[in-house]
Parts: sequence; C-alpha cells; structure tokens
Amino acid sequence: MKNILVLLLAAVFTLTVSAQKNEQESEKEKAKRMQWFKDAKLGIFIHYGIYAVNGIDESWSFYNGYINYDDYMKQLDGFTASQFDANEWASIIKESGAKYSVLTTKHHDGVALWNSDTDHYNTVKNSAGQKDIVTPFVKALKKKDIKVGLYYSLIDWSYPDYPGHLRNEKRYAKDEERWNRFTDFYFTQMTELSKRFDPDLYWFDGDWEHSAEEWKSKELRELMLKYNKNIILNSRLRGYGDYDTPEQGAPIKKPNNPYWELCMTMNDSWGYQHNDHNYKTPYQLLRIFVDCINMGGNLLLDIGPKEDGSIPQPQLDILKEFGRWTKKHSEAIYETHAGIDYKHYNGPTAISKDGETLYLYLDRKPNHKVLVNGLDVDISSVRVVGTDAPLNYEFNNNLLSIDVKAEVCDPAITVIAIDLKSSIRLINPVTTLKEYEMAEVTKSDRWNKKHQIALEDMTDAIPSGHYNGPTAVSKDKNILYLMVDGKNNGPLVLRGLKNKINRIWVVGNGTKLSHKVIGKQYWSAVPGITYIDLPHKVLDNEMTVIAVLLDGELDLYRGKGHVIESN
Ligand code: FHN
Repeated sequence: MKNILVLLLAAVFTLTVSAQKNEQESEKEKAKRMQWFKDAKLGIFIHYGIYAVNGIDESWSFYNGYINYDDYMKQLDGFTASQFDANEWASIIKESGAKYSVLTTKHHDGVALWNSDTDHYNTVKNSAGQKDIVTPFVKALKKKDIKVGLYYSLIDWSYPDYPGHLRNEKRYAKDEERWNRFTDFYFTQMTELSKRFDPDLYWFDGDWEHSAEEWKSKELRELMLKYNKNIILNSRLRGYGDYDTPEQGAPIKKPNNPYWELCMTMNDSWGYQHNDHNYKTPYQLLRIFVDCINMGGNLLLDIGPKEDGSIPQPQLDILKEFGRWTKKHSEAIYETHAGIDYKHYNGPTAISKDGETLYLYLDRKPNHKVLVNGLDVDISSVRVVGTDAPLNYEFNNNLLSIDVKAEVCDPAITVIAIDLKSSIRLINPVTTLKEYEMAEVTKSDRWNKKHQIALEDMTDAIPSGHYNGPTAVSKDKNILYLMVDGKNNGPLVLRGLKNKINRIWVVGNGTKLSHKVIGKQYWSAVPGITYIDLPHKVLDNEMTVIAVLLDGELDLYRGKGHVIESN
C-alpha cells in the first residue's frame, strides 16, 4: 500500500514538474519539440463535415444567414461518408509529399466527427452514415508515419450554453454559469481527443470570439501538455500557441515568429462546394509553396472531400503534381532553412540544414545566365536538383553566373543546387543584380530601340519579395514595369499589389495581357496574388518588358500575412 502511495506521489510530482517545466521551456527545448514541424514544410488540411452535403460554406452559411440553422443541420441526414476510406486518404496525402495532415474534428457548427461521449452532435450518433471519421483517420496516418494534426473549433455556435449562434443573434451576453458549463464541455471534448487519439498537433480555430481568460487558454495548454509534452499548438489560442497561422494571403515579408504555416484553399472554399470551380493551378500553388519555404515556413494545403468521403478530381490532380515535384526536389524542401535576401538572387531560395548548399528556385527557362550576387564562399559544384545534371558556371568578384539550358529545366519550378566548400557566407553586393541584368540586355541596340519609351520612363525598382525579376516604376508612379528574362513556366506572379490594374501591355510589342487576382477576401484589405498571362509568342529573345498601368500611384502591401476571422 505504502509503495503504491509513493508511486502515485511520484507520478503526480513528475506531471506537475513537466507542466511547470514546459512553462519555462527554453528556446532550445522548444526548437526540439518543434523540429519535425519545422522540417515538414508541407501539410494537408482537410475540411470535412456536414457542410459538404449541400456543398456550402462551413458553419458560416447559417451564421451569415445564407441558410437557416435548422436546414443547415438537416445536412446530418445527408452525411453518409459512404465512400470514406481513411487508408486511401493517407496514401494520397503520403504521395503528395506532405509530412502531416490536419482534419477538422469539429468546426464552428459543433458537429464532432468522432464518437464523443459528450451530449452534443456527432456523426456517429446524429448523421445518416453513423460513422466515426477521426478514429480511422488517425490510425491510417500513424500507419503511414504521417504526423497527426487535429483541428478543433473553440467556437461552437450549436452548443446551448455558447453565447454566439447567428451573426445577429446571441444566446446571452454575460452568464458565468452557462459559460463555465460550455468551457467544461469543450475541455471534456479536448480531453477525449488527447486520450483517444494522442495527436502530434492541435489546430485550434475561432479564438477571436473571446479572450484567453474566457477560453481558459493557459489551462488548456497545460492540460494538452500534460497528455503529451511534445504536443504542438497552433497560434489560435489567444497567445498560448506555438506558431503563427497566416491564412490565404502569403506573407510578403518573413513573419517574426520562426515557426509559421500558411493555410490555403485550392479553390475559394475550405470545404467541398459543388459550385466552386475556381481552382488555382498546380503551378500557382507550387509557387506559393516555394515562397513559404523561402521564408522558413510551411504550407498547409486544404482539400474539401465530398460528403461521401471521396476527394474531387481537381484536388487529386493538384496533389499528384505536388507529389511529382516534391519527390523530385525533396533535398531542396524538407529540413531546409529560410533562403537569402532577394538582393542576392531574384527569386526564392533555401539553404540546406548543414548550411553548405544553396538552393535556387527558378520559374522560367532563362535567356541569360542565372546570377547570384554577393556570394562570399568557394563553390564545389552547381547542379540541377532531381537529375544532378552538372551546370557550367563562372564565379568572379562574388558574382556567380550559371548557364541554365532550357532542356534541364522542370516544367513547373526548376531547382538549382550550389554546393559550397563551407557554410554559406554573403557580402553586401556593390553592383545590384538589376544593374548586372540590365547591363547584359542593353548591349543590344535592337533591344534598346524597341524599349526606348519605357527605358526613358523607368525609375527605381520596387522592394524585393513582390516579383521574381527586375522591376522599375514610372516617373509618375502609375506604371509598374516587370521584366522577364526568358520563357516563363506559367503566369507571371505579382504579390502584394494593392492597386487595381487598369491595363497591361508588352512594351515594344503592344500586345495587351490579361490578369487574374486570386485569394483576395472582399472584407480584407490584404491584397490577393496577381497572375499575368504572358503568351510565349510575344516574348523578346533578350528580355521582355511588361507595363502594368495602375489605378493610381503604386501601393504595395508589405505585411507578414494575417488570420482571417471570418468567411
Ligand atoms: O472560420 C474558419 C474557416 O471556416 C476556416 O476553417 C478557416 C481555416 O483556416 N479558419 C477560419 C477562418 O479563419
């Protein structure tokens, strides 16, 4: 009896110590706990729930009054999950190159996708399919060694003791007794999730409706760490999380938090919506992925399965292309560090874990040498990632010029590896990249004559991070000039442009170009990404110059991404 008492006391003692210890977790210990996440780079987000039945906005459709609450909840009767196969999902996720996946165990509508003992809606008790989705999902991921992330909405607009219900209808303003009943309820559900599924990461959402004190965020963090001292919590816990979660809009500047993850839809919807065909192309999503890697973050790419659990073909096609690209370029993706400043290379880059290989991401088949400006370390080799084909290069006065022939390029994004004789070192370049690049093309009188009008109107370049190539602004700041050296693999990508575009043309050629803005939320000031279609037949065989006429003086977003507290 005495021994059991001693053992029990010891157990309680260690648990309290680890909770206290985690509170004082050192940066080094945090780095260790976050390592797999930092190395993972790519995760698959899964918004699955009754909202797939009608193919409408998850939870928001009743909250915003697009459909009345009762009719929304009637989707329970149509939620069969009849084709749901967790092992097939896990294989598709594994093939895409993702190292973790995050499933919506409960969205703001309060419907749990596991057989919760709590007295509230769940798909086992209340849906036509009577299926537990979370249990087989977690088992299938663990079997394939994919890290398990569970999304859990703190908001529960269906719970009788939760104040919020509809955008303009609250159940109550302040009622401590009811609120405590609600927090006891959600703590019980979180305890169930930890005990039954032992996930690697929690993806909370909806924290904007209440304060950290009201959510009892500190207590929740300690409780989750008690069950798994290595658990990772996302930022949406009112300050008690581990990493930032910008949404839909890729940061232009690297977030301050070294741990961050951009979550992004493939079309305009998180869940399955029968009428949303506005899919981004695999190329556009790979470009966003590479921008995340360049800034030391992850991409959590979202899929929305149909109510029967099948994954729509356009989403499978995108995951398949991610699989092709990540498999071929894995050394330049996983475990890499954030890249170098754009003043050294006109595009995204990454650095290997040991610091002795610099990776360049190239989204075109260049006409001229690819330049790295300010490299201050000897080079042992330059090669194409995926084929290891050696590339010819010259390295003088800290300027590396690489000869990249079209035939070695990847159809989407080519990755060049520069193997260094020691850890990367850079110096501040005296001559700018743009000066080197323009010096090359302005050797051609033909080119100068053709582009004279624009050359006489050009002033400074725009700050780095918005466009992968030389730029210039017109004297009246109403025109943005973008230069393209070579054949673009896809549409030109312009990030963070707040202006509306009035017209785009090819300088010296006159062809007008079309463009599309993706990821702009009507209620948010943060701009979307502008994609400009540039047909190859209008390209100049030296350097193509695009003029973008704006609706006023150039105005650029220089933010670090943000959480979207709506839908
Ligand atoms: O309101 C939710 C939305 O429905 C969706 O789940 C996204 C995913 O990150 N999060 C919230 C909006 O920020």
